[in-house]
Amino acid sequence: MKFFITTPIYYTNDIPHIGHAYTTIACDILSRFNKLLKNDVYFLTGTDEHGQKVEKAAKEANIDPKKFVDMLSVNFEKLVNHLGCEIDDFIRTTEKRHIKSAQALWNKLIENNQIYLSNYEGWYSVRDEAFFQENELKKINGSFFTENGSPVEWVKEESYFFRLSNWEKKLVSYYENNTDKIAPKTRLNEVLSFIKSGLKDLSISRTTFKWGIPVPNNNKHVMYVWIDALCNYLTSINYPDIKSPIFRKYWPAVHIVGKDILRFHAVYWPAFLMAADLEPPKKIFAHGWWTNEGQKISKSLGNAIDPYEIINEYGLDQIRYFLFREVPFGNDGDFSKSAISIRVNADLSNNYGNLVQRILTFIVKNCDSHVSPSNKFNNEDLKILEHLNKKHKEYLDFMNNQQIDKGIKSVIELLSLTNSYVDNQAPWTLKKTNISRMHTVLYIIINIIVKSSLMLFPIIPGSAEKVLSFINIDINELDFDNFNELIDKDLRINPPSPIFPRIDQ
Ligand code: ME8
Repeated sequence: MKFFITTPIYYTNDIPHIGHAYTTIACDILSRFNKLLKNDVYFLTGTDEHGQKVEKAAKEANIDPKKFVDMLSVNFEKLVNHLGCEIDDFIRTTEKRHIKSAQALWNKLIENNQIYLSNYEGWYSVRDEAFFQENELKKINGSFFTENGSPVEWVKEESYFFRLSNWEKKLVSYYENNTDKIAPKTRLNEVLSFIKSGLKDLSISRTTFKWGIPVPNNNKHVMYVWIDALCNYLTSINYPDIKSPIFRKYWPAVHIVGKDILRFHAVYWPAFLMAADLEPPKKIFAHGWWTNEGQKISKSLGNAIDPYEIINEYGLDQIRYFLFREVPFGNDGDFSKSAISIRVNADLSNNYGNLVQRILTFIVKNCDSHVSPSNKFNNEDLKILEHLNKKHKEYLDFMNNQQIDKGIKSVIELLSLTNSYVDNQAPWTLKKTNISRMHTVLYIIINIIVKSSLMLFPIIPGSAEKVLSFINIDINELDFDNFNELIDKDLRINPPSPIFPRIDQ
C-alpha cells in the first residue's frame, strides 16, 4: 500500500519553534511506522514563502523578500535533519516547479468555470492570512480582532473569487458518507457544522501587494497565499502531470495539520481539488496546540521554545518521546521542563533503559555474552509471551489510527510487565539453581526487548537502533509480519552503554 504524508508548509516569516517541530516529528513517526508495515511511504514537508505576512516580515528586516525567504527556509530544512526525520521532498513555494503547478491549478479552475472576477470588501488578518466575517471578530477599544487576538484590516479591492458556495452541499454529503476523512472525530463535527452554517465564495487573489504567484493572464493580481500554499502537496508529486507515475502512485495524501489550519485543509482544499477534477485528501488529521508552561506560545510574549535548545538539553529521542507520550495526539498540551524529566525518567530510564541495561549486562557477565533459543516454557513464560502478542496488537490498532500516545503506552505497559517478570523469575538466582531455566528466561526477555524496540523505533529511532545494535540485530531484519515468531538463532550480546541516563530534576 502507498502512504503519502504531509506536514503543513511553514511560513518563512520567523525561525522554527517547537510547534513546527511537533508536526514534523508526528509525520516522521507515522511515516516510519508505515515503512515498518512495508507500505510505500512518501513524506513531504517544506516552506510557505509568499503572502503579505512574509512580505511584511521581510520589509521589517529591510531585506529583499526573495533573499529573506532563502535565508529563513534553510532553518526549516536543517531542522528536519536535526529532528531525525527522514523526508522524501522539501518543497519551497518560490520554486519554479511550484509556480508552474499553482498556475496550472488556477487555469484548471478557470477552465472548469470555478473562478470569476469581482470586488472584495471585508476584514483580513495578515497574521492568519485569512478573511473574517464581522460576527467572527471582537471589538476592543474601537478596533476589531480575531478570536485569537490577531488584528484585522479592512480590505477593499478587485479580486478573483472561487465558487466555494457551490461546494457546500457536496462537502456535507462527502463528509457524512466518509466519516473517516477527518480525525479526531470532534474535528469532523466542527468542520461539518462550519460548512452547514453556510459557505460564501472565497476571495482568492490580491492586488494591494506583489509578493505572490502572479495570476495567469492578469499580472495585476497575485494568488491568495492559501491557494498557492495548499497546491504544494500536488507540486511535489509532479502536478500538473497527473499521468506521471509518481502522481498516480501517491495522490491523495494524508495531511497532518495543527487545529489552527483545519478549515483551510478540510473545507477549501477538498473543494479546490474536486473543482479541479482531483481526488480530495485521503485524510486530514488535526492535532492540538502546545502552550509553554501554561502560556500561549507567541512571538510577542517571546516564549517560543527553540527545538535546538531543548534537544541539546534533554536529547533528541527524549524530546520526541515526551511530545508524543505526554499528550494524546489531537489534544492540546502544555510544555514544561519538569514534565519532561518525570516522563523520561519513569518510562525511558527506569523502565525500558533499566530492563535493557540489567539484562544485557547480566548476559555479558554471566552467559559469555550469548543467548540461545529455547522452547521449554512454563506458565509464567507463556503468560508474558501472551502479553507481548496482546500489546503488539493493541499497538498496531492505535498507531494505525494515529493514536500515537496510546500505541506508546501499550509498549510501556509491556515493558513494566516484563520488568516484573524479571523480578519474579530472578535469573541471578536461577544462575545458582537452574541454569537451563535461566537461559530460557533470558531468551524470552531478549525477545521482548527486541520486539519492544521495534515498536518504539518510529518514536525513538536512534535509541531503538542502539539497543538493537547491542543485540547485534539490524532493524531491517525486523518487521511486524513475523512478529509472533521468536528469534531462532544464537545471539551475541555486546556490553551495553547507557541509553537513557536519568535526568536530574
Ligand atoms: O499555517 N502547537 O504555517 P505556520 C502545535 N503556512 N503546533 C504548532 C504550534 C503550537 N503552538 N505552532 C505551530 C501555516 N504549529 C501555513 C500552512 S499548509 C498548506 C500552509 C504547527 O508556519 C502546526 O502544525 O503558521 C500548525 O498548523 C503549523 O505549525 C502552522 O505553521
